[in-house]
Amino acid sequence: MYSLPKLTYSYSALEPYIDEATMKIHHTKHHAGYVDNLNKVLNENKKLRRFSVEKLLKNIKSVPSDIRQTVINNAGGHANHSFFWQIMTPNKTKPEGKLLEVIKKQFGSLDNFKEAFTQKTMSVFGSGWAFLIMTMDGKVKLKRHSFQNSPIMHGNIPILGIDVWEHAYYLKYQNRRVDYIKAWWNVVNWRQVEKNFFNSK
Ligand code: MN3
Repeated sequence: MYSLPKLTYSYSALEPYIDEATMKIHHTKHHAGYVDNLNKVLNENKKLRRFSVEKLLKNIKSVPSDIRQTVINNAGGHANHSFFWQIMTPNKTKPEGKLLEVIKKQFGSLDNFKEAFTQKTMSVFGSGWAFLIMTMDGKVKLKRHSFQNSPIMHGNIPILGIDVWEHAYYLKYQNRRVDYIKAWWNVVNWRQVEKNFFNSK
């Protein structure tokens, strides 16, 4: 059985950048829906339902083809959202140390990185995500994924990522995705992003 993780902050904690109603619906309806659907589709599969969500995604080719897309959508949705809640915080944080060094080396500066990440996010057509990932060969890269496709399916490890399905921002920002991204930088949990970076190596 997969279960909805609790948030470590309240639904209103990320105000004014991300509003309470969006957080509540996003967590209790959208994320919960992926978890429920994953439990339903794997209900009959005694072997796969014991896998962690990461293991399911890593081994997606071993999932029977008749349920594979449903597993991609819902295990991906579960993994992506569990990750997303963790990389946000009401506490003000800044990138430091080795991660900041890598960002500066690769993108020139933190501002350039934010600009490149924003552009990648703006280029997601329709529902999807933008990620900073660690590839299997140890490279840090920007990557976008449609729908709930997860970097983990491709052997990559997500370090930072943003949900740009309209459900993530429409109540407050309507069509203004760029304003949502701009606001979202204020709630990025750089301590967690650094952990993701160190654990990915
Ligand atoms: Mn979402």
